[in-house]
Amino acid sequence: MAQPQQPDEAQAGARPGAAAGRPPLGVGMVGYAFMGAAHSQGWRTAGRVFDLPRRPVLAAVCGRDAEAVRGAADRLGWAATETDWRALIARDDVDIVDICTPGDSHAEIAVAALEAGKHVLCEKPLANTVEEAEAMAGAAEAAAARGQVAMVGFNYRRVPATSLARRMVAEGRLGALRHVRVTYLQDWLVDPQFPLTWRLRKESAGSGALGDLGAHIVDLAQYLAGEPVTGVSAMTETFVRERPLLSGASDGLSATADGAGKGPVTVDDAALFTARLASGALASFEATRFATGRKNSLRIELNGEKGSLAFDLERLNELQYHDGTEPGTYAGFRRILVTEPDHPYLDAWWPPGHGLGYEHTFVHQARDLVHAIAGGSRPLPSFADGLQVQRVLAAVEESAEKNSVFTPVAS
Ligand code: SOE
Repeated sequence: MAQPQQPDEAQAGARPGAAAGRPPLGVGMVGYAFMGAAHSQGWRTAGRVFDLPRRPVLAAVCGRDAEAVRGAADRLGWAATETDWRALIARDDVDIVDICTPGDSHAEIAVAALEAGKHVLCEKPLANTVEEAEAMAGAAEAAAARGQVAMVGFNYRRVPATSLARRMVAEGRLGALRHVRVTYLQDWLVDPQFPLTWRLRKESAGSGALGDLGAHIVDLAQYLAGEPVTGVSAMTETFVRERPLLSGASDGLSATADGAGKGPVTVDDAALFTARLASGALASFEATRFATGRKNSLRIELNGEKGSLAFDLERLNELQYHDGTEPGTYAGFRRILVTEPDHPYLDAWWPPGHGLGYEHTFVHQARDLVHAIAGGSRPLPSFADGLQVQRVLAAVEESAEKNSVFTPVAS
């Protein structure tokens, strides 16, 4: 079977900077499901939109099933395939290892890739445990001394509107923060017949809504606020405690012969927690997969002494801003349409008013990583940032196990 051409080679007329003249930066990706597809879109597109100092090349994608990963390579635009991530890491045409697997393999792959001299991008949450995250952060620190970079894929930092919000908070437009409230609501588990996939088992996912959705909102809140969570009071719940086993072992589960039977859900379905930030500001967090009707609803609001900001992922090209210093007569939340060329990332895209979407956050993620590698800087969020989020998640679980007692976040 002919290997798929690289989009840059296959498509004439690519934008400046994508041309073959730029030295290549080979990417090797492990995993090719939802996040693998989203990352592939980022790698394919970044060099064709942004004027990058090096050209991302989709060198190889890795998956255990040889036939399935060949199909993924063809569909997603990868030049070669591997069925063992160790072989992927050993390839001379791979400079960046991009980890898009379930959390139980993040630490092993990331540490091995860093020790093999590669740069690493790892999906969120960084790991399934604090101990694994500590090992990853330590390996990243050691690798940084060798000029290698490591980044964790909290992609919602790379929505232009959230990047603008970060800029506005850092400029002091809100003044001292008093509140951050953030919710991340999905509803894909409401049906009790949804099968027991890897995301519903602690040994593969580490936790449920907490690690999957809660990790995003803890990182985003800390990023926008510019300060860490220092302690939490939490509740978690598992509403549906057993689910049908997948027929067949596609998920690695030992299904019964006829695919019948049920297995235990060993992670949370929802996590709610209040928190204190380093400045004394108060925060509230809600992460659930049981918010019937909410598909991928992430909303965050920051209230400061001088103003407020509010963002809604379902309206991701917009940022709501209330300037509390305006006279009350004319004050109110106003909508900033974040599509101007001086807004983050937008100078490379379309004219004002032509919005972006979810997938563009992965293009921005690829862009920023390539610039960091070419420029010798350390990309954010770092593995240390990912470790800090992991410590917040651990404090949430500890607090929930202790009837919501306030639990400090380890440092
Ligand atoms: C959960 O369904 C999920 O796919 C997360 O894992 C992603 O990180 C989020 O971006 C979309 O929802």
